[in-house]
Amino acid sequence: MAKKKVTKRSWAEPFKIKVVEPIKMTTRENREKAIIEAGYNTFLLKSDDVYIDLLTDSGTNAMSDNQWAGMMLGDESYAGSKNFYTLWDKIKQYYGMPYFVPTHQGRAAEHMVSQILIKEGDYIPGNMYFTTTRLHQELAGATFVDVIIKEAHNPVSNHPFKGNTDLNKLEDLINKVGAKKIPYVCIAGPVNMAGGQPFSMANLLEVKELCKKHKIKLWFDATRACENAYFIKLREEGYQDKTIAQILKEMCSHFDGLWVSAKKDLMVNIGGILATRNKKVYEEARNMVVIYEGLHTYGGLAGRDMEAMARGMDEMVMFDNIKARVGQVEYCGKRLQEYGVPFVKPIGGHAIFLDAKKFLPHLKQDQFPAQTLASEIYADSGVRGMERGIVSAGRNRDTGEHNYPKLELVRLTFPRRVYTQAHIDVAVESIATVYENRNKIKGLKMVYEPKYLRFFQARFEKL
Ligand code: PLI
Repeated sequence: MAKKKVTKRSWAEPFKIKVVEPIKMTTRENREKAIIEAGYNTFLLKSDDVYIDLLTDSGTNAMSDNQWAGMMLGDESYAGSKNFYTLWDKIKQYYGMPYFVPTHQGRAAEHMVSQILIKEGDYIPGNMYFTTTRLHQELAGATFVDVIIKEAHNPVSNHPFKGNTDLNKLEDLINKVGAKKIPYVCIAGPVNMAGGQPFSMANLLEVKELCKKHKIKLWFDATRACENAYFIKLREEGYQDKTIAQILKEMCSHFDGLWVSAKKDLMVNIGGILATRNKKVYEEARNMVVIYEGLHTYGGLAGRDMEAMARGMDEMVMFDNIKARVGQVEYCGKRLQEYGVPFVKPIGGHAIFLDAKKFLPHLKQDQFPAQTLASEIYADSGVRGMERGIVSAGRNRDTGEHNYPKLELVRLTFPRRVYTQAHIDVAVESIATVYENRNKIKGLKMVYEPKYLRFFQARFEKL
């Protein structure tokens, strides 16, 4: 009998499983009922009704034994917890910022940065919007302006750095409104809404030079910065021999300040960071945090949460951890490709973004193709993704009309260290089944719309 020859050596996750959490199997009948009760919004499902949860990678991470051990060392003193000082040291070490305020999660830091830096009538240019970030900027009185390169809005462009800023767009805005009206430029990486796409160091340097020329500050949404560093290491000339920690520090050195939702890179379930090299901004944030979050040495977190964050930072810069994580996303993408399912290219860092416009071309955008697709996938298998299209984009502040984003996507996001390759196979086969039956799928109408961040709570009915 002919024996198979070894032609490759596969990689595997750099960890093994010590604790498991059972998940419930559901029936199609249960799921159809559940999604109607949830108003066809996957955010409104009970997690008990979900089989494989790819809603988000935010706070859904599996912590390591070292992080759990650190939880037992939580110092729950109201003031001056020792875990705060451990965390502060790690922030200096990895992000290179001297000043830091803890927050309960990323958007609390976004709120403070926006309130401190923005005046009514200002403009904030950014490399595509993120939902909570833009809302806090708008609530502080600014108008957000998207200055990302055009390739980012094109789901089939294979540009390796779709998170890059278009220098001409940025300069045009500066010339149009004046540098005094732009308190800071906001750069995120990888860009969540563009499909988890990174920016390059070369582009960041150009943005920094332009900002310096016009005396405009540069702030960083460093929520998934280690994934951005990973793509720089793989794709950008001159970075192959640098560690993730070195690239992260170099990236951060170009910014005046940053915020982080620790619920992503840091592999914890809760937490946020506001860090800066500007003492005045720090002092304002340190004062503001006591109004909204808690004392400046805990910022809405327990001491044990800060310890888990500090220990998570040592793990977030480990190349093999990121390789395994991004490798899972790539595996999912390659398998979906076998069935011809359309999704955003190149495959991003934290998620696969299905292209709902191509998947359901018979639905108009105001029939909510991505919302529809997310609910159909859930009904088929209990796999939960989320809408990242017209619902997430909200309404135009002046006209009240829907914003019609070019990208109408369903995000399948991978919690860190949680699911196995077999879970991904199940998810892929379900999506491929929905794709085979796509012509029969009907759209949705919105029947309830909350004022802010409508994608979280809006309700829909079948057309
Ligand atoms: O969810 P928060 O408040 O800890 O963080 C807000 C936030 C800020 N920036 C970026 C790039 C995010 O991705 C982000 C939160 N993202 C969520 C919840 C997500 O599902 O992607």
